[in-house]
Amino acid sequence: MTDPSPELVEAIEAKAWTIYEEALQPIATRFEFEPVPSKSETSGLPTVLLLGNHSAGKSSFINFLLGEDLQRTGIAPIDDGFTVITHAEKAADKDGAALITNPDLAWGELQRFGQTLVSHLKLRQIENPALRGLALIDSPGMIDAIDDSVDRGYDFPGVVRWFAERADVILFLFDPDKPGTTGETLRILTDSLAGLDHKLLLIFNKVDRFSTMRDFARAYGALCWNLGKAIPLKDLPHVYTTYLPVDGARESGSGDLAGLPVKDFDEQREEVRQEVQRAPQRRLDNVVSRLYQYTRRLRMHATVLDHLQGERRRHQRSYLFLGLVISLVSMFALYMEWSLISSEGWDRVQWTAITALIAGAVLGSAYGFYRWDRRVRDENLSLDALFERAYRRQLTLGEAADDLQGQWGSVKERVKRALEAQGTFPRLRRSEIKRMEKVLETEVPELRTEASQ
Ligand SMILES: Nc1nc2c(ncn2[C@@H]2O[C@H](COP(=O)(O)OP(=O)(O)O)[C@@H](O)[C@H]2O)c(=O)[nH]1
Ligand SMILES: [Mg+2]
Repeated sequence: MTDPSPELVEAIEAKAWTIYEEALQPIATRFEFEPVPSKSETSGLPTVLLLGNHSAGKSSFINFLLGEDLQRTGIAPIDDGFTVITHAEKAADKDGAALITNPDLAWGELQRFGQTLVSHLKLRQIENPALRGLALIDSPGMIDAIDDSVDRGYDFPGVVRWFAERADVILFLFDPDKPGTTGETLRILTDSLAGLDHKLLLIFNKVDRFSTMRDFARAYGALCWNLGKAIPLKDLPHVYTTYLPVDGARESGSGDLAGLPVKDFDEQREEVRQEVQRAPQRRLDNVVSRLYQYTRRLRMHATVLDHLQGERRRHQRSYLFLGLVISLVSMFALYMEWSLISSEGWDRVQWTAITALIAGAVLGSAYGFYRWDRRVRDENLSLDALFERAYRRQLTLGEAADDLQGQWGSVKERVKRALEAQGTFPRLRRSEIKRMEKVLETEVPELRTEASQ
């Protein structure tokens, strides 16, 4: 497969850009959804991002890909920043300030994450043929603190999302020590990488550390179990199981992996290497996939908010009706009271009690509505219920349910934030629904066809 021509890439990007600008941005603005990707995002070198726990083997994997010992590796946490590695005729190490002004990378936007992040960025330019037309990004290991109290001084999940959106391939490494996904890893997988699974490669590294099939199976099972919780996909995600031929790792052929299929692990490592080399071709797919994902998430976001607004209006209407009925009844009661009192009939106290009861009912229901309204704003739980109400019909159909749930996982935070920021929303217009459908059903498939030519 040859790399796509720059003209083709440019043409597809321009079309995607027009759709974002003209069709989607207005809807995104009305519903407080995340802004459409900026123009600079898709330019720059094809990029491979490495993520994973501390000492899962990210730096070692980079060294393996490059065929040289470039990145420092070790069990102790060494790197607490992001290192971008690119090709250059003359080797040089540069700091974050140089990286964000580098014209080949178009990463000036990183500045918005603050000075602490910039001081944790590094650019390493090396002369290595494996790197031509490619950028590799080494990242700080994730910290599996139970209490989420890790403070890096910058918005780590946000930065990961920033890099992940621009990356063409993401390698996410796990190792036998932490096949679980807790704390930061879980949050990164569910939030920062939401909607990006088309470019995510999951790698279970260091399988040479297992001495029995049973241990391997148990750890692999635990990993998949945890992944299933973190990434709500319909099918089990594909996991590459492999190891790196680092010093101390058992080399293939030595035959002491106690019955584990070493050759197979070696092959899977090669497959990952090939995926990395395909990054330039993936760029085109990613432009189109990203447009598709963005539109789907936007549609869900707007649909859920629209549904909420509809519910509110219905509630308001029924409260209005109830209020009206109650007022009429009270008016009638007051009239009766007045006429009865004047004719010295009924006990005055009895009528006053009824009036008080009615007033209490009016106040009580107004308060109930207020509480309901607040709860919807405050609680995650009712957001899930809201989603289920908005998508009741689709969810009961079964087929797409898992997919919808997964998508909801990636939209929910956004809905919550939009509600906090704005409270009430306009209704979704028919024309807007039609426009998004057109993107998903006509324009994206057309772009895909064009991209594969
Ligand atoms: N046995 C074994 N050790 C590995 C493997 N991959 C990496 N290591 C070792 O694990 C340690 C941590 O690796 P490193 O690349 O620094 O992890 P990072 O924190 O994710 O960058 C180093 O001592 C590596 O030599 C592997 O597949 N098998
Ligand atoms: Mg490292």
